[in-house]
Amino acid sequence: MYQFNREEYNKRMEWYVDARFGMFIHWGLYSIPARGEWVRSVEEIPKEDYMKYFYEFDPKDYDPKKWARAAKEAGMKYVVLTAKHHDGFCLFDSKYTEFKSTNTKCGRDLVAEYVEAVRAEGLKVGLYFSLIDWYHDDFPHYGDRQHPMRNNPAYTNENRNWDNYVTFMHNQVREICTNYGQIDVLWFDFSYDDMMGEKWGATKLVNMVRELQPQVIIDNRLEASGQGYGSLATGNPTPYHGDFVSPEQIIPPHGIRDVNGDPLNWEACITMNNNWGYCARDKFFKPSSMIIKKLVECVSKGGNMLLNVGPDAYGNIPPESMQILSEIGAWMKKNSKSVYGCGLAGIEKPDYGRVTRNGNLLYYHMFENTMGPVPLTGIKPGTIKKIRLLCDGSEVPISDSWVHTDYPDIVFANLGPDPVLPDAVDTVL
Ligand code: JFZ
Repeated sequence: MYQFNREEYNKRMEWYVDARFGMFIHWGLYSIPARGEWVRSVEEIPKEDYMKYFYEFDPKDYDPKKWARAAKEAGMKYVVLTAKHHDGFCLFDSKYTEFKSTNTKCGRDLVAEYVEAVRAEGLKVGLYFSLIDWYHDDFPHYGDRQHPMRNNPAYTNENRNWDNYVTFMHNQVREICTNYGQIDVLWFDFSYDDMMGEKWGATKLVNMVRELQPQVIIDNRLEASGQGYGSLATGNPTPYHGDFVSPEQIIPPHGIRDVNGDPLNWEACITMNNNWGYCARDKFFKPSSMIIKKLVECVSKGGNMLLNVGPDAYGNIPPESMQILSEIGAWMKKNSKSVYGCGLAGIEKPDYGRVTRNGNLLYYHMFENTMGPVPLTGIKPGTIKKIRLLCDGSEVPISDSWVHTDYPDIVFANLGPDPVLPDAVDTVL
């Protein structure tokens, strides 16, 4: 029986808190229509019509080694793949459904290959598993609140047996936790209305998962949606409490704390464009410079960032996403020390950027191009030993000359009269 234990919890969270940066991968049949992973619900596509993608599915370029390499090159430390999304299609060889990749033209257990590839790169392995299943006849097919299938006769499946569904869902989770070696992150998605907690048989489910995978880190969506902290924040965790809060498409304004004011672990999942699943016409990609700053913001607030890619029907990560990943990687190569193992700075945010902290080390991220004396707000004169530029280790004088009468309480890093632009995105001291 699983019971919350603070020490065990902190221990299993160690690698994850150090990692700070991971890759989310949304991929499945919906990559063929290429209008996002909710396409079946949003467009109210009947099951029979959706099946055409199942008969067509044959991702000729699927090579998870390429995905894993791209993640690693970007400086990411873990990867989370949609083993099954809401449409119910399994990228793994499940005994409990015929709706799976091994029954398509491609005939492969895609999760097995993925797990091996990610591990081979030394990255932690995560799997996303949808609690919602639009394919299963015992699941009420009413979608979400924005796009309810509730009133659409095409989706009214009668005579449902909820217990059947829960047993089926638990069986699939058991397969995931049994057939693929060590799983480092399990990302359940998601709870809504009364579909929450024990409705999923959550205590039983988590007891099973934690027995099969004692070290696994579980998100909070067995008892929360994309909003809401879950019971870890209340100081009275349920047996199915989340190990981290999973804010979606938002970076929490002040980080996240529990009732006692202690920082909680969280992970902001963020898309590069406006869709999780591949969307052929969505070219609204965020610039890599913005994503880097957002990653730093997450770390400075004590959180992780899970950055999404949506590979296409052939299994290729879109070129725009590859470009963004490589640009982030270039910055990370020089500056990742200010990300890994870092967290809440605990000091005032300077107006030009953010501060991350690793023990006694403070990293001042200058998002603005800087020149002359830069105020290191939040620390007192005489309390620091030295200042170095992170990208090249070069010495930056502590500017005593600016500790003059006007600013007696402020330490300045004297970048000198010439503008210092080693990294125009985010220069780190
Ligand atoms: C969920 C999924 O529906 C979506 O397809 C994607 O996988 C994302 C990462 O997770 O999206 C949600 C879940 C909950 C809410 C909003 C989006 N919510 O409750 O506001």
